[in-house]
Amino acid sequence: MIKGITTIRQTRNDKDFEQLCELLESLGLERGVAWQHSGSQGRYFLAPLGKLEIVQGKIKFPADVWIEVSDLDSARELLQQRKVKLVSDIEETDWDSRVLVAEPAKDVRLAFWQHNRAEEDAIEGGLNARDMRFAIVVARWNSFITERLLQGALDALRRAGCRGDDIEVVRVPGSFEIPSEARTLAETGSYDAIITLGCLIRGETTHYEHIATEVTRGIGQSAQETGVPHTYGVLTCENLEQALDRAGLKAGNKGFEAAMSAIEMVSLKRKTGHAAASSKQQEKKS
Ligand code: DLZ
Repeated sequence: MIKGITTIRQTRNDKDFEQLCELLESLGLERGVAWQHSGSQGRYFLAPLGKLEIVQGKIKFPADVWIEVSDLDSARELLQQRKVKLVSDIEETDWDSRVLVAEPAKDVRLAFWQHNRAEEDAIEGGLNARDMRFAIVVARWNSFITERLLQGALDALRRAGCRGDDIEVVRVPGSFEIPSEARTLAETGSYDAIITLGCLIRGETTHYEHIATEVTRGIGQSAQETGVPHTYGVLTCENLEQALDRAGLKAGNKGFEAAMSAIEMVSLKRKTGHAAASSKQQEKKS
């Protein structure tokens, strides 16, 4: 019977509203539908996991929205970059976790927390893009869509702390040219990751299947052979409506997602690369 549960927090003014929305998005929450009527506005954010928790007893909770993160230190850094007020800094809890409480808007308190035990000992990339360099290869074909993807990607990188000077945007005629340029850029060794953006529309593209297959294969091959992470923001759509939905209307912005994936992959590569290097050193020593 239950279809969904929504937690509502009301900000005092438009500025707080925008700032809070930007913060939540920069932390990786997916933007859902926005609404506006009768002098008010709202915006949904979709979390990867939702829980409704009922508690009983004397324990006091400093906030009634709890956001579980995969890397509390990176979340703290992001909050500080955005000059968000910390009500309490990172503290150990007695339930094997660490927590901090922030007040990103007046009267809106959010607790950010992370389990001490990494679940299943998984290694994951963080979402802080400071000191990372990216190249974005964007196709001009269907620029009405690809420019929106580009804006989404730039937005994601800047929100995650990437400096403008560390982003190179390179335009190619169409999606077919993306792989070769992506490879050229990857081989320079100047970029931590390559973000690819394009839009193929079945109804308007002769040999659609061939082009789509070739573009996908070429980008994957460039990633594997150069060892530089490439992310895939090439839309393959049935029609223009579908493309518009994926370029910021109903189904998020795939350019934003491709950029977030790129940040995560660079961070992950730095972690797993170090892990591999130190285990090789251990092997040599023994
Ligand atoms: C030729 C072509 C066609 C028909 N359709 C698209 C498309 O939907 N999306 C896209 O990115 N590019 C398209 N192109 C251009 C090719 O990708 C390529 O740029 C040209 O064939 C020149 O090699």
